Amino acid sequence: MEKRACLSCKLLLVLLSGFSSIFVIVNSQVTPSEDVAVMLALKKSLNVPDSLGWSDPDPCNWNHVGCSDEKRITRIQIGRQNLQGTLPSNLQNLTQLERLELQWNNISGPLPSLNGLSSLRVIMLTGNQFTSIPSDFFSGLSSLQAVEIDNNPFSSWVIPESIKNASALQNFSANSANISGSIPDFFGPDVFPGLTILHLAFNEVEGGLPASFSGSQIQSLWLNGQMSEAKLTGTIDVIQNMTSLKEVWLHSNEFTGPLPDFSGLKDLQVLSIRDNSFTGPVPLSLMNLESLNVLNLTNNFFQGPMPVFKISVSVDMTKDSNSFCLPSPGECDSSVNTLLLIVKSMGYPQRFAQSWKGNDPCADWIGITCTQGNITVVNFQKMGLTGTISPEFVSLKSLQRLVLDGNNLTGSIPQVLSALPALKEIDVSNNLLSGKIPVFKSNVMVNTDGNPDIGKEVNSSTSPGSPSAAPSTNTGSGTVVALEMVARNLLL
Ligand SMILES: *[C@@H]1O[C@H](CO)[C@@H](O)[C@H](O)[C@H]1NC(C)=O
Ligand SMILES: *[C@@H]1O[C@H](CO)[C@@H](O)[C@H](O)[C@H]1NC(C)=O
Ligand SMILES: *[C@@H]1O[C@H](CO)[C@@H](O)[C@H](O)[C@H]1NC(C)=O
Ligand SMILES: *[C@@H]1O[C@H](CO)[C@@H](O)[C@H](O)[C@H]1NC(C)=O
Ligand SMILES: *[C@@H]1O[C@H](CO)[C@@H](O)[C@H](O)[C@H]1NC(C)=O
Ligand SMILES: *[C@@H]1O[C@H](CO)[C@@H](O)[C@H](O)[C@H]1NC(C)=O
Ligand SMILES: *[C@@H]1O[C@H](CO)[C@@H](O)[C@H](O)[C@H]1NC(C)=O
Ligand SMILES: *[C@@H]1O[C@H](CO)[C@@H](O)[C@H](O)[C@H]1NC(C)=O
Ligand SMILES: *[C@@H]1O[C@H](CO)[C@@H](O)[C@H](O)[C@H]1NC(C)=O
Ligand SMILES: CC(=O)N[C@H]1CO[C@H](CO)[C@@H](O)[C@@H]1O
Repeated sequence: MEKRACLSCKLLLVLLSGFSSIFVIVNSQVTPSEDVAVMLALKKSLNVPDSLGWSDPDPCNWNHVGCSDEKRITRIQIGRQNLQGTLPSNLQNLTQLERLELQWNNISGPLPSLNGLSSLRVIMLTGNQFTSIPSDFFSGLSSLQAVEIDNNPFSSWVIPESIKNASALQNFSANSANISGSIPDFFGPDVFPGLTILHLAFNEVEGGLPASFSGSQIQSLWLNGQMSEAKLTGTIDVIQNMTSLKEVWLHSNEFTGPLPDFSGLKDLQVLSIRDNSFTGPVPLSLMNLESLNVLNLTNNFFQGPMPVFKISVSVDMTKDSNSFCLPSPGECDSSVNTLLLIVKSMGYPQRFAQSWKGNDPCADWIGITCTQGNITVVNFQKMGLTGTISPEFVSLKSLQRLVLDGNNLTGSIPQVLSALPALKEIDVSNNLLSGKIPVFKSNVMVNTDGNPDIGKEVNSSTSPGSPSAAPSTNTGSGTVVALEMVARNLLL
């Protein structure tokens, strides 16, 4: 080993026996040997061509590389440089690294751990051929603000808990990144108060929207096109509490239930929810949204009147791709409105929304039987229904048989049903009903068997098996729509 000093040189490298042995004489002006070693390993494993300007002995003089005053490597910015090869495993030794930008190259192999790079603020790896992401990839990245790792053929992975270390995270974009599992229940204001972009489209994510989204600052949410069998499911009620949203892409999933109240989403410009299984009427709160520009509703089971939007809104709503009562805007028949109010209290089950098309409930609607144009039988036996029995049944003046047995209905039997003039039979057996049984006329056959709490007063909040789709969870917009529909009926 030979050591020499050179007063005129700011930096002196002595290379012995090729790449593997590098010795650097360190003074305050010299790039530390650890950083040099990593950069040389990077240059080698990426087969960096001479044209990139990485030939100076000091990597701080390389193009697209930045250093601090202390000559520590802080920036590697080699996006779109046509690079191939792999990354060295010692990247995590660049302990002052702030930006790692490798996007749109053809770099392959596993991503190395970046565990502990506490200065790292930006990771841009989009558009490469990386094959795996280590589970401790995000551990200790306490300064991390932006992650862009879209379009990489990773082997299947789940978003690790360790990303919670990155509490300053603003952007997390991982479209087409082979993520599986559910959306973790921590992308909310408690863990990531500054998160504004969450893009997880075209992955294998399944399950529901996490409750922790409530109150988040997320402005751009892309969850469209999950490729798993199950896709994303459940209602999107939590969206009503994400009042910073500007752009929401949820299309091509299996979301269900009615839309929530949009009145708090004052900045919402784009809402793409086509190709799902949403039911119920399109809420007025959405039609009235001033900020809205683009709306995609095609291929759902939306019910009620066809919605009308301002001309400034580009609407994608292919004809006959929903379950609106009419092929153009206009009031539904009052019997249709009554039935919609009835199923509203059951969370607008998909089975009805799929079957109930057009403006005439007597035209072979599932569960409905008519006699000469009047609804005489409602038979919702064993349909897996949750929610409550609507007092709106009382509007079906010709109703003779009301059969609701074998479901999971909660709440009480509305007293007003005893006033149904033509009623001959009511069967609500085998549900979860409670409360007083109304006093029906003596000629009405009443079956309430198999409701453990019938006759007792039970607080709804403590009732067992209280369903997630119960009306209490969507009173917001639903109530407004219901009132609006009633008002429209009165005006007709
Ligand atoms: C990385 O740094 C550690 C000490 O911080 C050192 O032990 C190790 O040899 C370095 N690894 C490489 C590959 O340079
Ligand atoms: C990327 O690398 C693969 C082989 O690893 C090669 O087939 C492909 O042409 C490369 N693409 C580009 C854009 O360089
Ligand atoms: C986050 O993404 C936005 C929009 O692409 C961009 O303007 C912003 O600079 C990104 N933030 C960081 C920290 O990179
Ligand atoms: C996702 O990962 C699994 C295994 O880890 C693999 O079989 C599959 O091909 C990957 N999918 C994509 C789209 O890369
Ligand atoms: C919306 O926020 C309110 C107030 O924090 C909360 O009570 C409610 O459960 C939230 N609703 C949803 C669907 O997240
Ligand atoms: C959504 O609708 C807009 C306006 O019609 C259209 O330009 C856009 O391509 C649609 N997006 C999808 C995903 O269908
Ligand atoms: C159908 O209902 C209307 C209004 O309640 C009533 O006038 C009519 O008689 C009913 N028709 C039959 C066949 O019951
Ligand atoms: C009622 O709910 C329970 C628990 O969710 C479920 O196991 C059962 O199948 C449901 N019964 C009916 C009739 O839907
Ligand atoms: C039921 O609700 C009433 C008021 O609505 C309350 O006073 C009572 O304590 C509740 N009972 C239980 C068991 O929660
Ligand atoms: C430095 C730091 O906060 N580390 C934490 C990162 O996340 C993992 C897993 O959640 C924790 O175990 C570490 O303590």
